[in-house]
Amino acid sequence: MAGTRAEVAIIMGSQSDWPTMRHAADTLDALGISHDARIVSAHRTPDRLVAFAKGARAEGFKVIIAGAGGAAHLPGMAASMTPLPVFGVPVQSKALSGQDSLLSIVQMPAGIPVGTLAIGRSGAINAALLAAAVLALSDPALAERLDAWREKQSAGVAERPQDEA
Ligand code: RP5
Repeated sequence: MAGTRAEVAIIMGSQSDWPTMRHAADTLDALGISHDARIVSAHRTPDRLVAFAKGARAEGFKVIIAGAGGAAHLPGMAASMTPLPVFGVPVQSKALSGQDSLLSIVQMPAGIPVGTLAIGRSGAINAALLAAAVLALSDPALAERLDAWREKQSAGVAERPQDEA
């Protein structure tokens, strides 16, 4: 489901973010949601960030998922240049285990929102699920797929724990 004219943009500050952000892509795939993943660094490719964020709505994106680590300006900067909803994923950093990423993303001053998720894999998956919930508001078929995804998740939880082999 990757490619252009996608509904969801997954942007990240570095190639090193992809092992985390691919969980968002995998989750969108499981729900049949088209997406396009790109490396857009607020620090190293600022012109690319401006071009992407200012043009994201015209490109046809409806939701942006932005992952970054350390001094993670990417989600907030992207949100400042687009009216689209932006969900931020704090990537786990080596120095501070992602607490730097989390605080950088979550503490947006009033006026420009970034919906901030958990650090790492859980955040990437939940960002995709939130994007799905937003898109499902105007897509009944997707709403059914999302319901089915959650029912499958519930059915996969055992009633009682078992000893590990
Ligand atoms: C951030 O710096 C990226 O989002 C990444 O999480 C972090 C480290 O990037 P690399 O030095 O691994 O490229 O901009």
